[in-house]
Amino acid sequence: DPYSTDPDRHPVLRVNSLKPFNAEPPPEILTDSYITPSAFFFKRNHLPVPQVDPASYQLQVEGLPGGAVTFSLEDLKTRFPKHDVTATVQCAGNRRSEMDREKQVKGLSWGISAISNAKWSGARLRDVLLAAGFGPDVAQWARHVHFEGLDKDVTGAAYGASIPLNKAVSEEGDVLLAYEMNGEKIPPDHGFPVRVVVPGVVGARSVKWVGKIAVSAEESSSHWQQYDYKGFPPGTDWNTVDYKSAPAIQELPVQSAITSPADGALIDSSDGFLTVKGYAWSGGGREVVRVDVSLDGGQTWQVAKLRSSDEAHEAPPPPGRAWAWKLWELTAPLPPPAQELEIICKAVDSSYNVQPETFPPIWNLRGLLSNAWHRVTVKIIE
Ligand code: MTE
Ligand code: MO
Repeated sequence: DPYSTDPDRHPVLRVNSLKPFNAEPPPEILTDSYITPSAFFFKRNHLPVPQVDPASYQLQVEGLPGGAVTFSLEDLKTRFPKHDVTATVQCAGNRRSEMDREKQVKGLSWGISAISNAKWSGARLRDVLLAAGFGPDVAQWARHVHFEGLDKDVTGAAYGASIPLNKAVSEEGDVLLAYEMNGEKIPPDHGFPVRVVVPGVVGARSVKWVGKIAVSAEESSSHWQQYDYKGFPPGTDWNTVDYKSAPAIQELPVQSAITSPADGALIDSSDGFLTVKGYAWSGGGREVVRVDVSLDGGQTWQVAKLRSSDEAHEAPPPPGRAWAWKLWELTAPLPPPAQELEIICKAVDSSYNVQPETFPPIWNLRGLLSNAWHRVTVKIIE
């Protein structure tokens, strides 16, 4: 069993698949803290967790003039400044189960917690590429940076992905080769000893257990770059889908969800108030500027209080580099006597992008980019 050496996991996680391991925290736990403790951080593995010896670990960098260069873990820690980035990672399949309820889709049945926020520390990918020979001459022809994991399928093929060159080398991209998560060495499930963190971009490109990096004129030919993680129109089905016709997902659209109360919860109305909590995030470094909440199925809206990053003792991010989510909260009087309430949330990002109201216009056969208004229905008891 190639999974026999997988690590132990926290029992509170909701498991979507055991082998490979895929699990998410209960929503209430997810928004208990701005920084998600690593044990509760959602886990999305396509393959067995590789056993990597940190002492013999080597990162190979290819495709630059002068040939391949390798870096040990020690090199990454000592030859480059250590950089901290608080960044939210979201799986492209987050909230797939809601889209599936509209009409069946293919993929793991994620709830609303395939998203988490951590403080990542490591070397900047930009610095490592510069040390390996990247320069203006390379920028003339190169367009993409590939990452390969040390996790392999039965045929020996590694997990892989790529990102646009500009995101990788820009001073504002904040792409990390992280060796710490929340101030500790990265746990095995999250990429020990080194993972890529591509802030603002779909989780699939933040390659864990990274063993190889290559600068290229082409996108990665990996299955996960070419034949998965793409968006399609609602009319495309498995007979008509043409993976070459759609671009790979990189930056994600604006997202938000209600983590408390849970759908179907019984609410005690005795104090006359209701508190609603959730998260909101957008891709591409676009900051969430507002979250609207309705307690009456969308007839009226109130603005939630955004719990800002200074709760985590962090300065606000520079414009265009808002990589971390916002937690939000609204306490409001319960609407006039009702036995049932439909609570809705929707976020607005700094480009004034908004979430779509419903799922049918964004439905796609893989259930990706599932970001319609989030709705929960609760029952009121006296
Ligand atoms: N990297 C490797 N090597 N293997 C993987 O299976 N899964 C990707 C990405 N990086 C994956 C990987 C996907 S789809 C997501 S959403 C994120 O890792 C999840 O990161 P996490 O498990 O730390 O939450
Ligand atoms: Mo993912």
